[in-house]
Amino acid sequence: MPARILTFLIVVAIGLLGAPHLPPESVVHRVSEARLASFPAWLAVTAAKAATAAEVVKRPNVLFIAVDDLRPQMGCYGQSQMVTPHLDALAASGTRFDLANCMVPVCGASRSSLMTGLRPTRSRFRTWNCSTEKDAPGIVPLNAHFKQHGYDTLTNGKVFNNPGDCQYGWSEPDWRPGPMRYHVPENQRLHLERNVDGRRRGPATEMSDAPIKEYRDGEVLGKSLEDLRRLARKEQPFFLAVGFHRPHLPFVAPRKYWELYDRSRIKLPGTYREAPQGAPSQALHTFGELRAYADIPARGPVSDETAITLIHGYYACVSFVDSLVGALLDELDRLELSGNTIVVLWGDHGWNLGEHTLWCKHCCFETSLRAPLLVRVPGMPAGVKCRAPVEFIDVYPSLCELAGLPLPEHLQGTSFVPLLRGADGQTGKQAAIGRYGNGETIRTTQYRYTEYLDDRGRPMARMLYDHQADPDETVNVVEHPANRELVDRLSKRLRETRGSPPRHPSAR
Ligand SMILES: [Ca+2]
Repeated sequence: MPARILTFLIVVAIGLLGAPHLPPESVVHRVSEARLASFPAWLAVTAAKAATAAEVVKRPNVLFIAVDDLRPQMGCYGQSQMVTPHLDALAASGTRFDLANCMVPVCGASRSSLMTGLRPTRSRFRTWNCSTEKDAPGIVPLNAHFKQHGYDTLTNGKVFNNPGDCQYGWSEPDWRPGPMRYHVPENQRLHLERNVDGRRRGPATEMSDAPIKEYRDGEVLGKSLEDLRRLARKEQPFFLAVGFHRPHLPFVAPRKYWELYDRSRIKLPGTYREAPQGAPSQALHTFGELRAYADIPARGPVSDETAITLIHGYYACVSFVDSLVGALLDELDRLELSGNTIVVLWGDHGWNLGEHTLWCKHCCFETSLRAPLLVRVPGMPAGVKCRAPVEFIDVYPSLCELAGLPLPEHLQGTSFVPLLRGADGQTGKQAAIGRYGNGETIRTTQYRYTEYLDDRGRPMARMLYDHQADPDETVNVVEHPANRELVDRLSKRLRETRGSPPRHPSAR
């Protein structure tokens, strides 16, 4: 059927069904060819919303905060050296998920999976800049689902990795701050000199006295505060997505956040010198992402001095973002919106700060896959600490449940709303699955088991860590005879979950 006729049918159908806040004209312009090809599924979701205007107005707002490359390096996660009072307060006022797992430890793929509620596969959501729309054609992402159900949906900064991704799901164009930048003249010069190929950068860290508003995340905060004030005056509920860029490299932060930490007290991690005993070579990498920076050697390990500076810079960036989150939440209070706004904060994946000889993400260790997830829901218990495994694909169905929206058919996650009520251990899922490259990994409350597969899907190498006995993953015990049955069981569960047939025809 020609696309023009399909478009006409969609417009007629939407007209008949009613589509508040989503005029047919904008649908025509924004629906991609891929979405046209699978329009019946998309239409089914549109048809599912039947709320009256009054019901829509009563729905809670959502403040959705993504923090790039933030691992659970906060006071509330037991890191007592960290100065993160606002994140700690957010955790204390809601639920802290201790075993939240990203689906893929790399920016774009992790975000595409979370925003669609679809698992990554060997061919979908693989890279830092993957296209959500190309990888999951016809799937209604989280932002579009909320928009279709009467929400004003806005995004500032890095939420989807690519600014153009799923634009039709936002009420206003995807807003981004200016490009990545340094603030110290010498670093600016170095960056300009080196970055002729678009890949090499200035130094990996920077401490400066530039005002906050000159930082990209300062811009993101400023725009988000303006939006909150504007949205507060409307009756329509909002879904405001705010994506902060730090603590992603380079670790560029104002001096005052560096000065929160005494360099002489920063320690290298206990697993800094060696990879886990018995870990396969596939588990390791040479942190190419970090090597793009001017002060990092082209090969081999970084010096201990540089390692301490990197850790210091990461801490400074985390505290910087903590203060920005605090400013957002203060404004929410000041505008008297907190009583009707769900707050979700997540880091898109973990980060190796020298553990296992590694820097950056891109691997199947706990340090790379485990990420922070804090959720505050008005009227729900405060100070909940959830130890059950959750997956980032659970965020989409959970927000639907909390906002009273129908669940799209394609979702592969499970709502964690019972866990927000403190039902830890009774209703949570038993395991989280993740992947990176040809590695597939499963995390139960006690174990992390990973298989590296060849092109035909056969395991080439495996690793097993017992988090009860070895929380830092220092010894691969997969070959231990006593673990044979356990390994078979975990391998079977991994295969079953990754191979589960999707409910939606496009969700392969
Ligand atoms: Ca990231």
